[in-house]
Amino acid sequence: MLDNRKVVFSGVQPSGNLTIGNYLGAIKNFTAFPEEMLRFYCVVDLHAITVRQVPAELRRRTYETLALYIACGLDPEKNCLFVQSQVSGHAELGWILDCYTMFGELSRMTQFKDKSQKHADNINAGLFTYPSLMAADILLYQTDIVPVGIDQKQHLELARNIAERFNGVYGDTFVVPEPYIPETGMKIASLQDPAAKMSKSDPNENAVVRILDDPDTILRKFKRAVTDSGSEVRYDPTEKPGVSNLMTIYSCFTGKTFEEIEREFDGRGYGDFKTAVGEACADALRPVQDEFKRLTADKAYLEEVMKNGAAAATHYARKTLSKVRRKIGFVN
Ligand code: ATP
Ligand code: LTN
Repeated sequence: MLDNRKVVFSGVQPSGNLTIGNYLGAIKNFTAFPEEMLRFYCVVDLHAITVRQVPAELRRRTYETLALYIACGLDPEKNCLFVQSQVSGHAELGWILDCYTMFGELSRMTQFKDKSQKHADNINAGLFTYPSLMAADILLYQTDIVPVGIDQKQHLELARNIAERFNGVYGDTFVVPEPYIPETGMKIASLQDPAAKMSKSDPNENAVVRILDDPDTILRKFKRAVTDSGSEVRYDPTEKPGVSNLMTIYSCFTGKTFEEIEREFDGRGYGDFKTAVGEACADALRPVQDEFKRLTADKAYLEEVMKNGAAAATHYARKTLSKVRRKIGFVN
């Protein structure tokens, strides 16, 4: 808690064009927290460089990710929106927490194992210690709640363990955070492989629907989505993972329950259903896309938001850091 207010913190990497997985699993839920809470939403560029990035693209995506936060409904006057590398406390606490995170713990992280396979030519130390920097992001603001997709649950558990370990050694220092994982939308699957997560860095463009895809592209991608044998629209993640994933997406965009969707498409087959999912998705994203276009045309405004966000975040980060420094025994 900071200022007697409950704290929400989350982050998205500017490592690619965001997908509807990022939207439904994370960003859309960022807007669900009440105004009484202190809400920090960060563009985590320090995390993005654990994988090689093209500098000009990283810079552009940093602006774009911030613009998407705002376009998705996060008002910068009411939420602290900022860029991670502009608040030096993240790197500073990141290093400190590295010294309270065990090699064995980091070795067990499934994201590290996945990314090491995908980037076998660049298994750098940052990729390995990624979760302790993420813990620093969260603990720096005495965060109570962290909205994320299910793939981040393991990292969150590690952040909790690091907080408890530190508190155990030095006495109460950090709030131990809780994850907030949405029931529907916590894992949107790839449209080409329902067993895999939809990921913004997937090289197969047909596997991902991007928040900024135009309506024709969205419709085409959904039409090409792999479905399952049979022709019945029924929610059954084991027997019908492809259809169930599309039902999840449709449910998130329309608010309809799985039973309602089953009834709506009773006897109508996959073709009609896929078109309906594509249309619902394109319709829901249209206002976000319009707002995004308006915002990215105004770079000065985005820079103003970044500057104010970084200043506000720094204010709170300093409080935690000075407490941490004192506890550890650093000279002030
Ligand atoms: P990358 O492919 O670069 O690893 P990513 O698409 O996994 O990126 P992140 O920036 O790592 O995206 O994730 C941002 C947020 O979006 C996290 O809270 C994560 O849990 C959530 N998220 C990412 N992909 C999905 C998905 N397919 N379904 C639900 N939530 C997701
Ligand atoms: N690791 C997260 C991004 C992230 C994050 C955070 C999420 C970095 N720091 C702090 C929540 C809280 C991911 O989605 N890959």
